Amino acid sequence: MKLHWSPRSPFVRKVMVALHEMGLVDRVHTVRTVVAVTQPNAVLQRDNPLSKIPTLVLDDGSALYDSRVICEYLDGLHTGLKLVPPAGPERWIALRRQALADGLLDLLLVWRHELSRPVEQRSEAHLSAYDDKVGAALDALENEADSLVSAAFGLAQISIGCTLSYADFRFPTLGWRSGRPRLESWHNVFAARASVRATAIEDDA
Ligand SMILES: N[C@@H](CCC(=O)N[C@@H](CS)C(=O)NCC(=O)O)C(=O)O
Repeated sequence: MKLHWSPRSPFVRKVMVALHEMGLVDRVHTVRTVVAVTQPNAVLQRDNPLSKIPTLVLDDGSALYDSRVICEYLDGLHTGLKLVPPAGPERWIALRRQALADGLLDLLLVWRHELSRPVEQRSEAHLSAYDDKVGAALDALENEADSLVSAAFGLAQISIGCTLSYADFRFPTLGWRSGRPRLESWHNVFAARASVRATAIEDDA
């Protein structure tokens, strides 16, 4: 299988961490794919019209996206512990947590885009809303931190951990740890996992 990949993309990292956790990393070859919100990548669009990564191309040439769909597909390819609970309340809790983490990551990405605009073109209304929603999402994660430890490790934790690590990478002054000691301590344990250490995000630009 071929994965449209970048060492800078936190959503790609989510898939890479999942591949390591599932022992499937050798089943995928990565292809460096450059994306930008303002510059659709015509080659990538043959596989994903949205021009987003991660996009996984299967051996029959068909493509899967986005990271959620790819991770669930990969979870069906191995016989070990599943990263997404197959049924029951724990499945919906895990999928909601993934949605919270991915939504927070989406916010960080659009926040960064807004901040990359010339100062006079930035929208204060957008910046202030992003600040508010990011803080609220981080507070929600702090409230869930204890149950992240007690629940089986899986896609929810991978999504949350990759999002927090991206906040460290692109928003070092955000100070997400401040007032969130349980989330900080959970993230310290997450960051020490072999799968996470093997997939460090890098700025290769
Ligand atoms: N919901 C998607 C989000 C993927 C995403 O936003 N990827 C970014 C890179 S981290 C991207 O491809 N951006 C290019 C664009 O938005 O045009 C997922 O879970 O895979």
